[in-house]
Amino acid sequence: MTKKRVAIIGAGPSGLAQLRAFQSAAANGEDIPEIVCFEKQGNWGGLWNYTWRTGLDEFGEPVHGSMYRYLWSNGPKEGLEFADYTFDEHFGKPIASYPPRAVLFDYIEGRVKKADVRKWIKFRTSVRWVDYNEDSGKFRVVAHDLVNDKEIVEDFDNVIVASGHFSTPNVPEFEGFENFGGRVLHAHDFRDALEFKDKDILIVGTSYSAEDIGSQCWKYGCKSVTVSHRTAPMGYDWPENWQEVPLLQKVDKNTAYFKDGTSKEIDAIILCTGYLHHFPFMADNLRLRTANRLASADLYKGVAWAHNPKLFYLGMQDQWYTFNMFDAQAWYVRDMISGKIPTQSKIDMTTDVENRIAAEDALEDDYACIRYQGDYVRELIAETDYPSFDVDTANEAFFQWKKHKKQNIMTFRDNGYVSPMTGDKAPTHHTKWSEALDDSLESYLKI
Ligand code: FAD
Ligand code: NA7
Repeated sequence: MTKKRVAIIGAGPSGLAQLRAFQSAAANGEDIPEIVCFEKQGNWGGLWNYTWRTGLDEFGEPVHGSMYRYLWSNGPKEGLEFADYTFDEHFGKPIASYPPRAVLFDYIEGRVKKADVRKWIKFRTSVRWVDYNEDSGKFRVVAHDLVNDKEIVEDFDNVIVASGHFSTPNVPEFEGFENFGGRVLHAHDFRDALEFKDKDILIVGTSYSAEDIGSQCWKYGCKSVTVSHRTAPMGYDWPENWQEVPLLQKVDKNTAYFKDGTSKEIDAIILCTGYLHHFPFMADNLRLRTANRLASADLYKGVAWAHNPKLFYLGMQDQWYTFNMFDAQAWYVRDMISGKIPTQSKIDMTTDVENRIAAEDALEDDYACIRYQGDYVRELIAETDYPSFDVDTANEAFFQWKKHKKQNIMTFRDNGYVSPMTGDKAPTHHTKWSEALDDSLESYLKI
């Protein structure tokens, strides 16, 4: 019998989780399908593979990266730790709870180097189109080998979309933008807080990007931060050169006007207005259309396309849990593909989706959302051989994180939490986050 062929789109944390899931089965002596992972960037790591580029890359492809310099994890590392590859194993010593980007990249890379899965990835290869042939029961994947400018067309039994959903910006327009006397950019194109040193910046949005980009700009010396909210202010105890204002109404030259009638002179506008789930390469009947929420539309168990469960999407939920949730999903998808986990009827799959959506809609606050996503991770790992871990301890790290943010938004990263994998509490970092201007791996790891 010919081997099944499986295509994975993207070699970010989700796609790499999938590669590791298959490799771990092979290491256990199981027969695994032929795997082809298409990655349009020149290296793995997804958003954690930092690039200075914005707009289009050297091949004319939209730049995937939304990552910026000096980014430190915005949640505790104890919430994202791999159960099969702990931070202690990778770094050979305990490290603090909020590593900068380069440290997390190193951690992500360490596991997949050890697993030796790079051979399965076609880098610099962008997937352009995926459709499904009912007669052959196969997917056709059309990709572009960017370096050689060649089209690749191949058939696959399964497709796993792991292309991320924090890359294509949601960009609202406000009156007067066309005459604004400074730079208007989306968080996707923000790269370096030093660009805004000594500037008065206006941020639109109140979620993670708004909070973190504002904090970066504050840390690296901007003059003031004004954050405009559509629904509600973030409400943290901000430094004195930081204010929260109602929604932007219009700008006129360098003056921004807000819904409460107040105004402010500003030098730059950063739209931290979120991202779109954007899959232009998927045929209409295969394309996921969902809001950024915990229970994605149309995905049975959060992963299988309920209208054709030979197609999967990884990591499409809004995320409290990240790397270990992608692992839980990847192991589950692997076992659905091998048949270890049986496929359900369409009605059962759509009922599963409806139930998840209803359960999410009933959640009262962020704490309930964290528990909900923790329960989801627990549910998936119970059905595969992914190493079980103490989800309650990971939840607790998130609860503490929220509490510490409320106590002081500029010092929360100075705290440490208990690992759900080892049970050990992380050490305090050698330098306070607000004073640590060097975000390199070397600086972070020095004693
Ligand atoms: P991505 O990391 O986006 O990777 C997707 C990959 O698919 C990319 O390599 C891309 O090049 C590739 N790709 C896309 N389209 C194609 C195509 N057509 N063909 C071929 N390849 C394609 N999470 C945390 O846990 N902690 C944090 O501190 C944190 N900070 C964040 C900060 C920012 C600014 C952003 C945007 C996100 C942050 N996240 C954080 C969340 C982030 O979503 C996850 O950590 C993780 O990167 C998601 O992994 P992914 O593989 O699903 O997607
Ligand atoms: P999010 O979490 O999706 O948040 C988007 C924010 O943008 C949210 O505050 C929205 O306000 C706001 N928004 C969206 N559209 C508008 C318009 N038209 N006007 C004003 N405000 C708007 O995206 P983030 O980028 O913060 O976070 C995504 C990931 O990146 C996350 O995982 C981080 O780790 C990094 P609302 O509350 O809906 O009124």
